[in-house]
Amino acid sequence: MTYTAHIDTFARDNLPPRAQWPNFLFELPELQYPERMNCATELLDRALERGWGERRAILAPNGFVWTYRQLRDEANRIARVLVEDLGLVAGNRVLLRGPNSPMMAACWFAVMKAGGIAVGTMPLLRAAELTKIVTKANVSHALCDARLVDELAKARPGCPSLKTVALFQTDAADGIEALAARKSAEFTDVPTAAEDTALIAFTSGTTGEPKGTMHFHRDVVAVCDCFPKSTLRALPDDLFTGSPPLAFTFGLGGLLLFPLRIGAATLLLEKASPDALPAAIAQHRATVLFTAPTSYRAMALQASRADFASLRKCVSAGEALPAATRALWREATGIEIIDGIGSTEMLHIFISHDEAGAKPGATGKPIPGYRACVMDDEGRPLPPGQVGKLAVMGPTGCRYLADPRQTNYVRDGWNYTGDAYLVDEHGYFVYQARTDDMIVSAGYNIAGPEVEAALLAHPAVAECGVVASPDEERGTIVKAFVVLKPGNEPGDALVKALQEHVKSQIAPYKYPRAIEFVSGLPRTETGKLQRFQLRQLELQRAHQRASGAA
Ligand code: 3UK
Repeated sequence: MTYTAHIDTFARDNLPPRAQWPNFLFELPELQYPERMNCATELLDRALERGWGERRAILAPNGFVWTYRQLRDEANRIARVLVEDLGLVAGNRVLLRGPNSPMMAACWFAVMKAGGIAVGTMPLLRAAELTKIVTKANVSHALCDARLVDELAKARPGCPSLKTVALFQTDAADGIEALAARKSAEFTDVPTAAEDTALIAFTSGTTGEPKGTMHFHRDVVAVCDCFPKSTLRALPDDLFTGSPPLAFTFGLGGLLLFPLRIGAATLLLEKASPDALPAAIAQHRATVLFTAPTSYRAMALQASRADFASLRKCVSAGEALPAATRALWREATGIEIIDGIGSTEMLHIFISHDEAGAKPGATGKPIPGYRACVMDDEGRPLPPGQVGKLAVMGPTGCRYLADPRQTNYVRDGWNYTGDAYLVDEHGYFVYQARTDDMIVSAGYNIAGPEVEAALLAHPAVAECGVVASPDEERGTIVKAFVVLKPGNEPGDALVKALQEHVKSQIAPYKYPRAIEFVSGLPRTETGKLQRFQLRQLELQRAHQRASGAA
């Protein structure tokens, strides 16, 4: 039995069997970690040892600032509340719920310090979804922003494991702020093992039961020492900001862990939609931006009214960055976006490029610390130019909480992300589609995102989604759902123009035979297009047509 600080061994007991783990790579000198580490000690207490105590750590609207010392002290007080008032035992799962805010960050670190396991939840989740997560992760405590308590309250009758709910962002006498105010700012962090689980992140987006991905204290530190060091290369004077929720590991890394690892500051925004983000960037003079491709596109289209002059680095992830969006953002700001593919399973980004290495339409190359390969269906590496399944390996990897789908994601030690990719002759990894988003029409394999990228290069198109649509004659046709920019008339003439445009950009057989103009597209809270919703709509319509004809 190896060392653990967890008294509640639920996480350890529900890890996948070792034989189903991916291989882990720790070749880089910066990835040599001790056997015991607590990621909050690493990120906060070490920051004070390094003399950063009086530096700005967390900013929020209306002039709110916490220094590293203030953040560490608040996290310590809340850790005491967890242990002394709420009965937390090391290894317990703690649900966190709220928009991005300083208190949310302090609560996350408090859970780490107390040896708890953080289970973040997206702010828009409903009671039924919360119930599944609480049940699956056997959550015992919840720390919840008072403004988001309704759905949690509705979920509670179906959540017998959830014994304690405490609220923050409230003046109530039993609120976390009030309880914390009575505590000393001294706390001895639980000496967790590097391989004790620190967080369980639930996957977002698609259908089916949510999958909980387990990440260790070491993983949290490892992602800080990979992409940010080799690729992002931000500096202590940078101010990070952006849109992804802290419950999404893209946001947790980009908006909390990465800035704190280097002594920089982060501006946490509750509202960071494309119409709110530009003003916050301008007002606070943010320098490093993390957001999704659609958000870059929407902001670029209103750039003439915005002030992005403070920005120096921009990171995009969550879905493929279309070349047209990269170009729009460069024209608007002069900045070359750093695209990176990451996943909840891998915790953060594993293929990316820096500004100089950007190649429009390509994601980049495996970042130092990671290896990647494009495989055929038998798990053999494919030569350059051929489309296959993306497989990756590095210091982080997939460990699903008690889930038979572990063996879908991890095979032969590799993590299979579910993406179709090719490697070009220069070693760049070029995204094609989610494997489920490949459209097979008249025997051709067509990647929906490639057709979308071509459509987005047309001046009338604001957003679009391309999926397979059942068709009597051809089996399946390529269908585009298109949101127009203001001032464009939907109609047959524009359909024709868009089709001709696509044929001029990519192989003509890939053009969308059907185009439907819509006012909006279904997206996840993380900004991902939900192509399966569009596919289902088309399937339903085909069924209706068939039963109507009968
Ligand atoms: C897709 C991309 C092309 C891809 C994530 C950065 O998105 C994140 O995690 P999820 O679990 O989804 C993972 C899947 O999303 N994807 C993400 N980034 C890109 N496709 N180009 C990209 N740049 O299908 C991947 O398998 O929600 C991203 C950091 C942490 C994350 N959790």
